[in-house]
Amino acid sequence: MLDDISILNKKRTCVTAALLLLTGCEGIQSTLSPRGPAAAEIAHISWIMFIGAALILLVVMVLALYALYRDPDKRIAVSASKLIFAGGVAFPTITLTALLVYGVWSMGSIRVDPQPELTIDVIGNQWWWEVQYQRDTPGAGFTTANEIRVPVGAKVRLRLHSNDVIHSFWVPNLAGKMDVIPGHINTLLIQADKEGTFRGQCAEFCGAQHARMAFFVISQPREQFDAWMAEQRAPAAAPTTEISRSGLAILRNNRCLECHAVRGIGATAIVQRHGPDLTHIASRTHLAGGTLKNNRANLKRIIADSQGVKPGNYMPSYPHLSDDELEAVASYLEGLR
Ligand code: HEC
Ligand SMILES: [Cu+2]
Repeated sequence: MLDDISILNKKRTCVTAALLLLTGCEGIQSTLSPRGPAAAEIAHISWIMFIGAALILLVVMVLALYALYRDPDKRIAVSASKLIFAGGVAFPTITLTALLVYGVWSMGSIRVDPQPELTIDVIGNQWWWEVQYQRDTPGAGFTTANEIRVPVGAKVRLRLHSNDVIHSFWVPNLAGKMDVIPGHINTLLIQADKEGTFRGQCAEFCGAQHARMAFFVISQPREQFDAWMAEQRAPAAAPTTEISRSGLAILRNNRCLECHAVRGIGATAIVQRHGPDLTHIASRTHLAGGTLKNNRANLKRIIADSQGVKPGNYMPSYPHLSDDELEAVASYLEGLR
């Protein structure tokens, strides 16, 4: 038998569970907490469909209960053919047509391409995202990875490319999914109404590490964004300490720079399955497609044990590097702000 306390505890658990479910809708990767016009439109359609479907289910349930429990002598008689015509033909035709018209109309408002303020090229790679700013303006452009910064309120056009297989770009707080297809450029418009960090994720199975192919969209006030752009445009900082200088030498001697570009030291990635641009790696919040926080321990970990962190990815592990060598590499990379 339940005593008062345990009933109270049960109630508490239920309330907590309900709150947890509700907070599940808020968050940095949620369609149900839209932070931009396209996402708001999508959330709107979802709610209309959900509420509409719930109402229809309710009506069907009431009718079913009526048929089951109402005294047969007192039931309202409706001819079968009329019921089938009304409920099976007329009603679905009207509601589905209305939904189609509304869907096509709101798709228009998502797709239109009003002169974007900024165009960013995003390239899907197994299993990380390359992000290129101003790639059509020689000298002004720069490349980063797994992090897309945008000014608050700006209409940003993303040009989506793939370097290998089909991926799908999805940042639910800001927009719908868009396929990322080899040999074809899809565009997607995003606009963040407020400052914030939103998590995105590849949404099309693209191989072993598909689940670790995340990214972040960071929207920030215009001045902060401009300052960030200026920092990113600058070449890599030269190593200033003995240890970071030896770190750079280790990078040079281990073929790291065949895959990783570091602008300003003459390192441009030369292999097709190249890795993220490291010019300003220290300015990024995460490593390896949102898998690890960017800090010294994780830098060392991903270099020594890349295949342990993300099995099957295209960077080899470097188990032969000693802890001192890893420290040196990490301290060089940490200087690349
Ligand atoms: C054969 C190409 C290749 C070589 C050689 C290589 N890497 Fe990588 N590296 C990659 C790829 C690809 C990734 C991205 C892995 C992923 O997230 O799927 C990566 C990721 C990284 C990252 C995380 C970067 C980020 O923004 O997520 C660091 C740091 C790194 N490599 C450092 C090194 C160092 C140091 C060396 C040499 C000791 C090295 N790499 C050698 C291909 C390479
Ligand atoms: Cu993918």
